[in-house]
Amino acid sequence: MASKLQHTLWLWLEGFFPRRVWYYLLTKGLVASPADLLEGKTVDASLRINRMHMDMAAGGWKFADPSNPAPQGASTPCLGIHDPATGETRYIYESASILVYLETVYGNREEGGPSATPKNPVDVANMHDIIGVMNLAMLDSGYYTRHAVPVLSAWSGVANEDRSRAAALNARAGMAKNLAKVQGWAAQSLKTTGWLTPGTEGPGLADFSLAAARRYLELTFGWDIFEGDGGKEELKELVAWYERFKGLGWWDAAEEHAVVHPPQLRLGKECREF
Ligand SMILES: N[C@@H](CCC(=O)N[C@@H](CS)C(=O)NCC(=O)O)C(=O)O
Repeated sequence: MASKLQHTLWLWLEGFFPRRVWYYLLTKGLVASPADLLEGKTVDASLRINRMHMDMAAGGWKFADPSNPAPQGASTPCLGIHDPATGETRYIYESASILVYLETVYGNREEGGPSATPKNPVDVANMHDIIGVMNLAMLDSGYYTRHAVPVLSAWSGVANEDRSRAAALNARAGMAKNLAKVQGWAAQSLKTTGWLTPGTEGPGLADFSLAAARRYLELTFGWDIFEGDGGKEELKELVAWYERFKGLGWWDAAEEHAVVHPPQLRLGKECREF
């Protein structure tokens, strides 16, 4: 659908939360291929991607189109919505809200395949239940890595000597509990469609949200978050779901070849002390 509004997505492709967005764009055909993703090309002129790169030397972001940088202080992903009629630009700052907006505005293109959000109001609310508890699990994962990974103390705000094994293990257990909740709440849709998002035919917003986390944490910390404290058995439905997700047509070209994780971010599982 062509929109009169001009949209800009500021994406650091290599990152954690931006992955949620580009998984969505590739699945819905809004970006035609991983090669186009790297160039920031979409199939709709009203949707632009301004790719971000980490400037290690200067300690900030560089933008593929420097004339249109993300708003000061925004994290990535961020979406700008510019109305040429009024000259006003508004912003959406959270990955979960950006997905909802994109699906509302661009989700009904025929070529885009099935809807990524359900129609039934209870399914819609349950999808948000699931994404909400996923986000709590992601918060837990951040506390775990801050306490478990010495090298992160350079920027995490937790000094090396203040890192705590108890805090790390507590956060990891909290994450496993929240992921078990996701698995339980999605049990019905996992059984009927194979996906986490209730009431959709194919992968939906909850699926993009969790797959991004699973992938990024493995790439960066050599951490399979579905291993759980009790081993793989506990989250085995999520293990099977992730294998299914990796079967999506764009996965290999994008995740194994195009968006290559920077070596300086590949800390490996040895980086985790607990
Ligand atoms: N809750 C945010 C988190 C976004 C986030 O933390 N993004 C990271 C990159 S993956 C980032 O931009 N960090 C730098 C910053 O916060 O300035 C979301 O879901 O979009």
